[in-house]
Formats: sequence, C-alpha cells, structure tokens
Amino acid sequence: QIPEEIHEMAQKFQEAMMMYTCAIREVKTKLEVLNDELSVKNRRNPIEVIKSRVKKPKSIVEKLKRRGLPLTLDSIVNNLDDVAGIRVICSFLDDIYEVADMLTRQDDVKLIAVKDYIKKPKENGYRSYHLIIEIPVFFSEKKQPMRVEVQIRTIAMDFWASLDHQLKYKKDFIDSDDVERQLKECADVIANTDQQMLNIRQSIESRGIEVRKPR
Ligand code: 0O2
Repeated sequence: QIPEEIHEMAQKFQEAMMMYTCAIREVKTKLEVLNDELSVKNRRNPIEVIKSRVKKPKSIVEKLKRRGLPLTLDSIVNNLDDVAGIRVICSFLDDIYEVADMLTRQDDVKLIAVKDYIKKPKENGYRSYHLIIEIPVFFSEKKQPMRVEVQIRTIAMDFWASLDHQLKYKKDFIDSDDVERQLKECADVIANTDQQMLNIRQSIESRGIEVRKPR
C-alpha cells in the first residue's frame, strides 16, 4: 500500500510535468508558424529541426542537489528554468538571431534571460544561444505563466554539442588537456565554417540569385 502522502506528491509532480509539456507545445507551435511564414516569404527554411524534452526526474534531482536547493515541487518550479526545453536547429548563423527576435517580440512572450554563447563561447568551445522565456498557458481553470528554455544553434553547433555531450558532458570524466584542446579546436573550425557558409549565402543573395528550397 502506497502511503497517501507519497501518492499525492507523485500526482502533483505528474501534473507539473504535464504543464511543462503543454508549455513546450505552445512554444513549438509559435516556432513552426514563424518557420512556415518565412519559408513562403524567403523561399528557404531558417529552422531545420525543432527538438524538445521535459527534463528527466533524475536530472532535476541532480541539478537541485548540485545547487544545494530543496527537493520539493515548489523548489523545482521556482528555481529551475529549464524543466521545459526546446532546441531549435537553424541553417545559418543570422537565422539564430532572427528567430530569437521574432519569438521574443511576440506580446505574450516575456523574456526572462539571455545567454549568448555564440558572441561569448564557453571556454571549452560550446556555442549556442540560450533564452529563458515565460508564456501563458491556458488550462481549464487557470492561466499559468510557464518558463521554457529555448536553445538556438546552427546545425554545426548542434553537431559539436551532441558529440561533446556523448563524449564527456557530466560524465565522471578525468579531464585531459589533450581532449579539451582537440574539442576546442573542432569547435573553432566549426565556427569558421558557419561564418563561411553565411558569407557564401550572402554573396549569392547579393548577386540576386535566390537560394531555393531543394525539390
Ligand atoms: P541537458 O541534459 O541538456 O538538459 P547549468 O545547467 O547549471 O549548467 P544554467 O545556467 O542552468 O547552467 O544553463 P546554461 O549554461 O544556460 O545551459 C545549460 C544547458 O546548455 C545544458 O543543459 C546543456 O544542454 C547545454 N550546455 C551548456 N554547456 C554545455 C557544454 O559544454 N557542452 C554541451 N554539450 N552542452 C552544454 P543541462 O541541463 O546541463 O543538460
């Protein structure tokens, strides 16, 4: 027999995670609308892929513990801004800032924080543009402001971050200067390639040739 108290707590947790899932759905729809509109106007898609996830209970507990915070539902809601997470993979560097601007200009989107790891990459080479936004979600009996972390990056930045994550991020990893240096080197090569790709697109556009969607 599960004690009533535990049962109630589990139910509240499940309800909170459902609310985060709904918040993700709202933001994802906003991004899909922008992508559809821009693909008709500009004849190319600024967004390649949108991925999303609700943070796993294990990661939530680890993050709260790491920050020395209480392991309660209130603490999760009040202290963690990345329980609902969306990753937007863009084609070109300038698409990142355009998508971020268009999203945060919407009048039901409140911008809470920005971390520009593209202008100021992390020491290990990590690049990405992070936003914390708050949006209202309408439930049967209430309008709930919900926070969502939106990470926006290019295909190349995502390639690096995914492999970096697989290789070592948060694993019990014995730091080796050599691995760090090689990963940083790859990140820098990728950043140069992103810039070059943007230059190529801009030079094609300036010659009046449209970059068409592949058939
Ligand atoms: P997951 O598994 O993606 O959810 P903190 O989370 O405490 O480290 P903060 O201030 O909450 O820091 O968030 P920040 O720095 O804006 O971004 C954290 C997220 O960015 C991480 O989420 C990763 O998704 C990503 N990230 C940051 N640094 C790196 C890095 O060096 N390599 C890779 N691959 N990803 C990184 P989580 O919750 O840590 O992990």
